[in-house]
Amino acid sequence: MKNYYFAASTALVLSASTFAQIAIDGTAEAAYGPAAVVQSVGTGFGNSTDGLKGTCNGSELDGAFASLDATAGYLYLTFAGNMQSNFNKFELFIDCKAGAGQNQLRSDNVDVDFNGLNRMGADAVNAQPGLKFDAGFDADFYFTCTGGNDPYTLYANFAQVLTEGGGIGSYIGQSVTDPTTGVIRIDDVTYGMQAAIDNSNILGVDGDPAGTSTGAGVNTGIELRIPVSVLGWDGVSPIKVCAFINGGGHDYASNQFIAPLPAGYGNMAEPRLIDMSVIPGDQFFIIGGGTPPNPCPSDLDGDHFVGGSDLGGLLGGWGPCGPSCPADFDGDGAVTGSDLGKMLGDWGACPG
Ligand SMILES: [Ca+2]
Ligand SMILES: [Ca+2]
Ligand SMILES: [Ca+2]
Ligand SMILES: [Ca+2]
Repeated sequence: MKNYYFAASTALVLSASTFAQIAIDGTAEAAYGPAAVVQSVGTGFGNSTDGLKGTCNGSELDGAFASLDATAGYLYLTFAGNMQSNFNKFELFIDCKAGAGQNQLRSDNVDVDFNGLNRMGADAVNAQPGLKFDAGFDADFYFTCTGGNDPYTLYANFAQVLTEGGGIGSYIGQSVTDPTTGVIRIDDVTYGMQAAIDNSNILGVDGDPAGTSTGAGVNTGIELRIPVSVLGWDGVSPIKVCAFINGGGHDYASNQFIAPLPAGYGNMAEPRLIDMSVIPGDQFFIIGGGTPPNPCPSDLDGDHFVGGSDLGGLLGGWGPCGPSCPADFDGDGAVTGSDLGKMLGDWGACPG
C-alpha cells in the first residue's frame, strides 16, 4: 500500500524501528506513547482483584492506546483493563471510511459469534431501534473477543459493517498460551490479525460507578494487531474507535465504554436501546487526536504540488533535526537520503 505520514505534532510519527518494539502480548509498550483515552467511571461489571494473567474476576476498560503503522499497514490497539473469564464480550467498532458504515446497527449484518453483532442491531419484533453511535461515527468494522475456561482461552471474531448490511466476517480462532512467556494470543494466519490478553491488572478503576477512580496508569489488557487492508481503511479518513464490555450473549452492556460514559453512569443494559448520541460527550476517540493523515507530506509549502520549492525546503533542513522537522518523513530524527527519496517518489501533483 501507499505510505502515509503524519503531522509531526502527533504521537503517530514513529520510525520503523519503533513499530518493531510493539509485540502483541497484552501490554501497551512505551512505543505506543501515552494513552489516547483514560476511563473515568468505576466499573459496574466487577473490579478485578485476583492479579492472574489469564482467569480474572472482573471486567473494566481502563483506557486505550493506539498506534498506526501506515507503512507496514497495521493498526495496533491496546485496551487496558480486564475481561472477566465468564465469557463477557469485548465489543470494538471502528469508523475508518467517511460516508460509509452504520451509525445505528442494522440486524442484517454477517453472522459472527452466534449472531452477536446482529443481537445489538434493530429488532422490529420488540420495537427496539438498535445500538446508535454518536453523530459522526458510522461503524465500518467490528471486532469482538471473549474468554473463559481454565487455563484461560480467548476467542475472537471480526466483521465488516457495511452501509447496506451483509458483508463478510469470520471467526479467527482461539488463543494459545506460550509455555515460556505466558502470553495468551490468537495468531490468525488467514487475515493476519493478532489478539492477546493480559488480565493481570488489579489497579485502574474500582467497582464504584459513582466514585472518582480512574483508569490512569494501566497498560495491560487486550492488545490487537489489525491489518488496515482487513479494516478497510481508505487511507485518508480519520480512524475513530468505540469499545465497550458487554454481557455473555452480547445482550447486556456494562458501563465500561471507551471513550468513557459521563461520571456516575451505571451499566447500560439492553444494547439495542443504547443511543450514544444523546449521552453527553463522544463515546469514541479519534486515533492521533483528530489530526487526519496528511495525504501529501512532501508538499512542504502547501501548494498541493511537490516541486522545487519543497526540495529547497528539504535541503535547507538537511541533517539532524529536532522534534518539529517537517521534512523528516521517516521520523528518524534527521533529514537524510531516505527522506529525499520519499520526496522524489511523491514528485508532482498531490493526490486528490
Ligand atoms: Ca504489546
Ligand atoms: Ca464510516
Ligand atoms: Ca480495577
Ligand atoms: Ca455521546
